[in-house]
Amino acid sequence: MSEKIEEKIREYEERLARTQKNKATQKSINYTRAQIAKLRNQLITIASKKTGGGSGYNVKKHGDAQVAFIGFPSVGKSSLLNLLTRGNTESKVASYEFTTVSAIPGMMDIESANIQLVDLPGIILGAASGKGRGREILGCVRSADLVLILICFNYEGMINFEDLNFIRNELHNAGIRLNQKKARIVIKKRTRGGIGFSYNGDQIMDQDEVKGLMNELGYSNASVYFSEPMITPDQLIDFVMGNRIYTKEFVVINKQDLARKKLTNEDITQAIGHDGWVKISALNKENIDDLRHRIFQELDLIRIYLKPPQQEADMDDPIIMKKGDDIERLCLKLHKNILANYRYTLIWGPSAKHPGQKFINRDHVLLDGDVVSIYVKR
Ligand SMILES: Nc1nc2c(ncn2[C@@H]2O[C@H](COP(=O)(O)OP(=O)(O)OP(=O)(O)O)[C@@H](O)[C@H]2O)c(=O)[nH]1
Ligand SMILES: [Mg+2]
Repeated sequence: MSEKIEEKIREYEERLARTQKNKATQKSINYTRAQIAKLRNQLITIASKKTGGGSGYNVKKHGDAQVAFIGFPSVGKSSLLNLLTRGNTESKVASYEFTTVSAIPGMMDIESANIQLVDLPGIILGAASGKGRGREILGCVRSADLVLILICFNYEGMINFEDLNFIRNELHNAGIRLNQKKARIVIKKRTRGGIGFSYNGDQIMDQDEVKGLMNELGYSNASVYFSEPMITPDQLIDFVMGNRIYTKEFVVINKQDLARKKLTNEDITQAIGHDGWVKISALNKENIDDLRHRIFQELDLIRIYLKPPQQEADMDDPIIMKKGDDIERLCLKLHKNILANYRYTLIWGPSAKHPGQKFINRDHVLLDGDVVSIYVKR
């Protein structure tokens, strides 16, 4: 069953590769893309049935955020986990491939936050369709707050950049979108009237194309509104499919001790496509502290210090929240009864205009380093 679907996907992909892109072929290109997306969804469903729900390795989330390690076998994922965690985790390291056979979680302390790192078995091509425990591995990646992709220098002393693209491709096939935002689209089903299309700003697709694509995706009557400019057909497909995960990627280049060719940072940034990367050697423990801090930064966490009314703030044990979280989120995190009895909040620190600024509204966005006193009715 899966083989047949894969075969079909390959056919469609070859067709896509052969098709010249222009206005006249755009519709057929969109049609092919929609077919591929539907087939891939079938594969994901089949793979998840095989493993009983496809929830991955069932790593219970602990701590303030979760980071999944993904990479080909023997790039040094387990070596790195052992270096970064408190030493209470030992993930087996060996020179042969597929040493790690399940998900191994460990805790990393950084900037007063507890970050759960999850070491995973080496991934292989075809993982998205369930090959080599691919389903379980990708299940873990789906639930993580940050995807840490490990690549390494090979024995010729070169960085295996191709590995990065293979892994990105597998994650993409499994519905995981790295460093992308979900497109701002609003779709309302209707009972008649066909496909209506309205939009904001300049768009790539016209009414006709949107209609064709929506029909292909199973909608005959709906209004579609693009609330941001330049939405691509793939973004529309992703939006309609719905089961996509949007996560940030961070790239770790391990085995720097094997490096031979001198690549500048600009070269590496260009090859990777962004500057979210760091070079390390797990073997020689090079750049490990830098990596720790980068992971904390990439997670977009903030530290909030609580100051009980009329008392000193507790500066040792901050509450860890996400960038963009507001007072309401903090209340919810602290205790479920706070909101019902909420009066106001006083804030000292980056998000306050002056020390001890008073906030009645709970939608005030907190910033890293804020000291906060919440007042409730007694
Ligand atoms: N030269 C060099 N070797 C390293 C480095 N980090 C790890 N290794 C070696 O690479 C091999 C594989 O390391 P692991 O940590 O088991 O790799 P893994 O990615 O967890 O492998 P799987 O679990 O099989 O997917 C071991 O022989 C390590 O000693 C490094 O920085 N430099
Ligand atoms: Mg391993």
